[in-house]
Amino acid sequence: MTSPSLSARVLNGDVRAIARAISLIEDEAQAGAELIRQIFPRTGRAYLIGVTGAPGSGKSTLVDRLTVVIRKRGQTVGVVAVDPTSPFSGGAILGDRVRMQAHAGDAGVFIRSMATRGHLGGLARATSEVALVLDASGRDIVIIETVGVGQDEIDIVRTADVSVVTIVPGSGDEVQALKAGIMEIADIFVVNKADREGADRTVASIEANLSLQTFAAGEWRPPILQTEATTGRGVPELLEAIERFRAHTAASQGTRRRARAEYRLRELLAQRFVDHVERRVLDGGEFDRILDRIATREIDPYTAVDDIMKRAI
Ligand SMILES: Nc1nc2c(ncn2[C@@H]2O[C@H](COP(=O)(O)OP(=O)(O)OP(=O)(O)O)[C@@H](O)[C@H]2O)c(=O)[nH]1
Ligand SMILES: [Mg+2]
Repeated sequence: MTSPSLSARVLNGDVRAIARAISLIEDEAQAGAELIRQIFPRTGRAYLIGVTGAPGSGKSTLVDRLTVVIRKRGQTVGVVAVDPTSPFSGGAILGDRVRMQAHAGDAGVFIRSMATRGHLGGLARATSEVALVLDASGRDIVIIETVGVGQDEIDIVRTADVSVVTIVPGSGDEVQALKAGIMEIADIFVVNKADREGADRTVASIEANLSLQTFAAGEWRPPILQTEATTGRGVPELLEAIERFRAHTAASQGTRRRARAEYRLRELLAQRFVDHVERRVLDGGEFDRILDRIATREIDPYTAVDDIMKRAI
C-alpha cells in the first residue's frame, strides 16, 4: 500500500522513500499507479538526459563521470540505468553498490538499476515512472541509461529531453547503430574509449553519415565528441554540449515532452486494454486456444482480433 506520507516523503527528497517508491513501481502495479497519481503534479522540472549505445560501450562509466561534473556545478542527479544483467544474478544491485561508492556520502546522487526482466507492465513504463519519481523528488537532472537494442530502449531515450549516443572506435558500432536506428535519435554523438586506436576514423564515419543529411538553417546538427570515460577526459565538454542543446531547444522542449506523454499514454492504454481483454473478455485458456487456431490456420489474426474487439467494446 502507498501511504500519503510516502509520496510526501518522496516530494521532500527522502532517499529511503525514493527507493521504496521505486520498488513499488517495479513490484506492485496498483500501488505504483497510486503513487504516480500523487506525485505527477510535481513532476516536469527535471531535465532528462538519455544515454544509449551498444553493450559495454562505457555508458555507465560515462554517466558516473558526467554525474561528478554536474555535481560540481551544484545540481543534484538521479540515475536510472536499465541493466541488461540477468535479474537472477543480482548483478544490477551489485552494480548499484559499486556505482554508489563512487559518490559515497553524496546525498545529491541517487542511482538505481532496473533489470530488464520481471517488471509488471513493461520495462519502458517502469523506467519512465522511475524517472518521474526522481523528478518529483527534486533532482535537477535525471539520467536514463539504456542499451541501444530493442525498440523500447530506443523509445525511452528518444523521449528524453536530450539523447546522447555512445559509440566505440573500431567496433563496427557505427554500422550497428545505423541498423538499429539509433543514429537518427542522437542529439549528441560520443565516441567513447577515445584512447583506443581508430577514434578519429569513427568520428569521420559518423561525420560522413551526418553529411548525407540536410539540416535547415538554425537546426541543431548533432556534434561528435570524443571521451575517455575511465579518466573523465572530454566529459566537461559533453556537459557543455548538453547545455548548448538545452539552450538551443528551449523553445521546442514542450514538443518533445508532449511526444513523451503521448508515448506513455499510448503504452499505458494498450497495456490496460490487453489486460482488460485477457481478464474480463476472454474465458480462461481462451487466449491459448485462439493461438492454437491461428497456428493451424483455422483462423487469421485479423479475424481473431475483430472477434475479440466486438466482444470487448
Ligand atoms: N579504454 C577504455 N575503457 C573504457 C572507457 N570507458 C569505459 N571503459 C571500460 O569499458 C567497460 C564497460 O564499461 P561500462 O561503463 O560498464 O559500459 P556500459 O556501456 O555501461 O555496459 P553495459 O551497461 O553492460 O551495456 C569497463 O571495463 C570500463 O572500464 C574508456 O574511455 N576507455
Ligand atoms: Mg551499464
